[in-house]
Amino acid sequence: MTVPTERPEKPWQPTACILCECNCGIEVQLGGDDGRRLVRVRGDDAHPASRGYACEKPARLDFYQSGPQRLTRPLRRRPDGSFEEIDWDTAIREVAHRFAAVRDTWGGDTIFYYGGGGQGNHLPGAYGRATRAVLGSRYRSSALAQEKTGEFWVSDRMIGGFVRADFEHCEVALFVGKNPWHSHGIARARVTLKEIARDPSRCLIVIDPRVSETAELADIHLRPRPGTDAWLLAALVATIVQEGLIAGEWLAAHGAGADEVLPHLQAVPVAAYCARCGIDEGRVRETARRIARASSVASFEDLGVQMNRHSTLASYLHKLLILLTGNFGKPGTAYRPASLVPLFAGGDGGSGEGRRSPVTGSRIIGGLVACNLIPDEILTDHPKRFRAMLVESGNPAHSLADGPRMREALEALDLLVVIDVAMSETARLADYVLPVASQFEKAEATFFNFEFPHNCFHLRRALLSPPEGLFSEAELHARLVEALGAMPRDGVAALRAAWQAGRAQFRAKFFELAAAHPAMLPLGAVILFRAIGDLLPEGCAEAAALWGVCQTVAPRQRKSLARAGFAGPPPEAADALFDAMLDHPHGMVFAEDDWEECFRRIGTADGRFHLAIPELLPELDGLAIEPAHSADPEFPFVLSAGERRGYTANTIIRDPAWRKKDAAGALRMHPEDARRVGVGAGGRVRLTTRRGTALVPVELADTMMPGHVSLPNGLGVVHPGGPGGADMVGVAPNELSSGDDRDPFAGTPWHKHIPARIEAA
Ligand SMILES: Nc1nc2c(c(=O)[nH]1)N[C@H]1C(S)=C(S)[C@@H](COP(=O)(O)OP(=O)(O)OC[C@H]3O[C@@H](n4cnc5c(=O)[nH]c(N)nc54)[C@H](O)[C@@H]3O)O[C@H]1N2
Ligand SMILES: Nc1nc2c(c(=O)[nH]1)N[C@H]1C(S)=C(S)[C@@H](COP(=O)(O)OP(=O)(O)OC[C@H]3O[C@@H](n4cnc5c(=O)[nH]c(N)nc54)[C@H](O)[C@@H]3O)O[C@H]1N2
Ligand code: SF4
Ligand SMILES: [Mo]
Repeated sequence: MTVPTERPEKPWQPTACILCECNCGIEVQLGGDDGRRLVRVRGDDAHPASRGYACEKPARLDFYQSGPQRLTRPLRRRPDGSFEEIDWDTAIREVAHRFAAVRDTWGGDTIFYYGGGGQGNHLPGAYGRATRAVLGSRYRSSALAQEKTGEFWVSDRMIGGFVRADFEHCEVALFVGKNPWHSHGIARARVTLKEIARDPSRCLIVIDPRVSETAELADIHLRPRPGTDAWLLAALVATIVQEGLIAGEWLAAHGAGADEVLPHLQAVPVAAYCARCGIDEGRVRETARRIARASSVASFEDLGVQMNRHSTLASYLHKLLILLTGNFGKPGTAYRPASLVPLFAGGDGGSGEGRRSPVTGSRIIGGLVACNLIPDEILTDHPKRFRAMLVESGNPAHSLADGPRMREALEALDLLVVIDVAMSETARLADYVLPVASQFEKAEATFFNFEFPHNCFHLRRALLSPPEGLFSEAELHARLVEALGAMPRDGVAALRAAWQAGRAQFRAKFFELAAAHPAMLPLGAVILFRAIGDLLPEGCAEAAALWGVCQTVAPRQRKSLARAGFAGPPPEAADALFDAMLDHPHGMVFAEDDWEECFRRIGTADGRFHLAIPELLPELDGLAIEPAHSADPEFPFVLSAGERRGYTANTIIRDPAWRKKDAAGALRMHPEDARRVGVGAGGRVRLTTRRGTALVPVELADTMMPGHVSLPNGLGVVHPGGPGGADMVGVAPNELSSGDDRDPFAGTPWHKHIPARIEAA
C-alpha cells in the first residue's frame, strides 16, 4: 500500500506580467510535463506598485511562453521565399557581414532600427544600441511613433517633457479616448476606478463615443460623435476661459504665453462646437465647471484621440485644460516622474525644430521617425532611403498602418533581419530571423517607471533557462558586435578583473577606459554584459547594462534617490541602486519625490509652462470652418480599428485559444445599424474601407453609437494549428487602414476613424 504523501507546494516565483505597460508584479508556479509551463499565476502582494493587483490576462501567459509559435533555430530565407535553419555561427557571421556591406556601400544612416522593446521588455533596446552604433545606424522608430509622439511633441513644447497623473488621490478623474477598465495604463486600474466611482465627493468623467466599460462607471460620460474631440475639447477649454474660471494667480506664477493663446479661446463659439460634436451645451459647460472647481484633476488621453483626426491639436487642448486650471504639481494632479532613462530621448528640447527624416523630411519626435512614413522612406529611389532594417521585439508588418504597403516596403529592402521569439508577420518577410529567449528565460525590465511620489523599478530574474540553442538579445548583440570586430576584448578583460577586485575599482576602470576611448560608450551595454553578466546573481545576467543606467541616473536624480535610501555621492548611490535592483526580485522603490520637485522638472528653457504653441493656433482657429464630419456616401460608417478588449494584447500572444471570450474578434455595431444592414447577432458582414475589405462576424452592441463600429486589436495573426486547422482568426486591423490618414504634425495614424462600408455577407 502506498501512503499518499502531501507533495510540497511548488514555489511561487516573482516576475511581472508583460501584456501592458503596467507590468504588474505576478508570482508564477512552474509545472507541466517538462516543468517549463506557467501553470499558476497570481498577483504579487510584495510588488510595490501593483500591490497584488492583476487583471484576467496573465493567468494565461503560458500561451506566450509555450507553444508552436516559438522559434528555436536561426532561419535564413531562400530565394524561393521558404526558410532554412542555419547554425548560429553562420547566422551571426552572415548578418554582421551583410549589415556591414550596406554600411560600407550606402552609409550606416540607411540602416533603420525598429522596436527595441514591447510592453514588458526594454533591455533589448539597450543592447541593440551597441549594434546600431557599430553600424552607424542613426534612424529608428517604435510603436510609440504611431500613438504618443503627438502628445509628446505638445508636452515637450509646453512642459519640457511628458507628464503622468495621480489618479489614486484625485477629486476628478478624466479619461479622453481611453478605456482603462480594459487597457489599464494606470496602476491597479479597476480598483482605482471603482474607488472613484463609489465616492460621491469624487467624479469620474469619460469622453468616448462608445459606452465603454469605464464609461459605465462614470459620473459624467460625454459622447462626442466619433472624431469630433477637437471641437469638444475646444468647447471645454473655451468655457473655462470665457467664464473666467482659469487659475489666474497660479498661471501668473508658473505660466507664459497666456496672452497669445487666450484670445483664440475667447473666440471659440462654444454653442456651435457643442452642436458639432453632438453634445448638449449645458452638459459641456457643467463638465467644464466641474473640472475648474475641483481641488485636483488627474487626466489621461489615449488612442481614442491620439489615433484620430486632429490628434496633436486634441493633445494640445487637453494639456491646456490641465494647465489653465492649475492641475499640475500637487496631489491628485499631473506630475513629472523621476525617470531612470529618458524614454523619449532626443526630443526637440522645446524648440520644435529637431531632426527630420532623410526622405520625407518628416518631424522626428522623441528620436522616432513617424511610423506612417516608414514605407515612404523605403519605397523611393532617393539616395538616402532606408535600405536595411533591424526589427527587434516589434511586429510592424502587422501593427503599422496599411499592412500591404508596409509589406511591400519591407520586401523592397536589401536586408531585413528580425529578432523575435515567434514567427511574426514581420519575421515571415525577413532575410534572417534570429530567435531569442522569452521574457521568462532571461532577466528583463521596463523603463515604464511612471509612479509618483514613490517610483518603482522591477528587475525580473529569469525563471527558466532558455531552450537548447537560444539566448537573450544581450548575448546576440554581443556576438554581432564581436563579429563586426568592434568588441574591445582587452577592455572587457580588464573590467572583469576590476569587478572581482571591487566596485570602486570597477567604476574607476570603466571611466578610465571610456575617457581613453569615447567610441566605447555607445557599446557600453554589451561590454558590461561580457565583463560582468555571468558574475551577477543567477538569472540576472542581462541586468549588466543597468550598471550603466545607475551611473547616469545617480547624478541626475540625486535628491529623489537619496529620499528612497540611495544617499551619498553619486558614484556610491549608483552602486547601492544597482545592488538594490539585483536584490529585489519583487520590485523596489528607486525614487521618492515631493510634489515641489515637479516644478523643478519643468524642462522648458525658462522653467515655466508655455501655453502657446504657435503652429497649432491656426488649426485651432480652423475648427470654426471645418466640417465636423465628412459624409462620404460610399463609406457611411466610422470604423475604430483596434479596440482593447478582455483578451487582446497587441500581437504578443498568437494562439487564438488564449481568448476566453470573443473568440472570433467580432465587429461591434449598434443593433439599429445591424438591422439596416440586414444582419443579426453572430451573422457576418463584409467590411470595406478605401484600403481593403474583410469578412467579420457581428456582435450587436447598444454601447456603440449608431454609425460607429469597432474591431479589436491583436487579431488576424498567423498561428500554426489554430482551431479547426485554420491558421488565422479574426481581422488584422491594418489590412483596412491607410498610411495617408495621419496627423499633419506628428504623422500619427487615424486608426480610430476609418471611413467604412458594411454589407451583409
Ligand atoms: N487588454 C489590452 N490592454 C491593453 C493593450 C491590449 O492590447 N489589450 N494594449 C496596450 C497599449 S499598447 C495601449 S497604447 C493602450 C491603449 O489603450 P486605449 O487607448 O484605452 O485603447 P483603445 O481601446 O484602443 O481605445 C480607447 C477608446 O477610444 C474610444 N474611441 C474611439 N473613437 C473615439 C473618438 O472619436 N473619440 C474618443 N474620445 N474616443 C474614441 C474607443 O471607443 C475606446 O473605448 O492599451 C494598452 N492595454
Ligand atoms: N489599426 C491599429 N493598429 C495598431 C493599434 C490600433 O489600435 N489599431 N495599436 C497600436 C499600438 S498602440 C501599439 S503599441 C502597437 C503594438 O505593435 P508592436 O509594437 O509591433 O508590438 P507587438 O504586436 O506586441 O509585437 C511585439 C513582438 O515582440 C515579440 N516578442 C515578445 N517577447 C519578445 C522578446 O523577449 N524578445 C523579442 N525580441 N521579441 C519578443 C512578439 O512575438 C511580437 O512579435 O500596435 C499598434 N497598431
Ligand atoms: S493590468 Fe493586466 S495586462 Fe496589464 S500588466 Fe497588469 S496584469 Fe498584465
Ligand atoms: Mo500602444
